[in-house]
Amino acid sequence: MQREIHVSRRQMLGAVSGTLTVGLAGCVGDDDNNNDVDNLVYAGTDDAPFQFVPDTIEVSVGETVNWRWGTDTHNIVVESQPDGADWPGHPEIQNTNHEYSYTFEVPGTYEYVCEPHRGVDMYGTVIVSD
Ligand SMILES: [Cu+2]
Repeated sequence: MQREIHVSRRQMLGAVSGTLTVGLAGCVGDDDNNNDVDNLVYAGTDDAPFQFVPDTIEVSVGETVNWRWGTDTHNIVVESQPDGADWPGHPEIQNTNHEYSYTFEVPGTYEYVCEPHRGVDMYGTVIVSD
């Protein structure tokens, strides 16, 4: 309900001022401008409020993945990870604008899910290569 109010307010702003709408879209990553942060994954966007965007990201060993909550009520629960890895994920549920980063040191495939939105397939994958 809160999200619906938020969206409709932004739609109203868009009707009033296209310039302002572009600025807001940039802030929450509706476009490809990621505010110069590398390896950025959104936990929900305005267009896809219950998805990780992108849902699969590939990085090299030693690189950091940055998650930014674009909508409310998401977490990151690790479903599977390579032997020897101990990624804890981010089980605490957080809301819009929360940020979380993790540096992956063990190569392999990491699969995670947002528990509140498991039922709508809010899954993500990090592929870490040597
Ligand atoms: Cu979620």
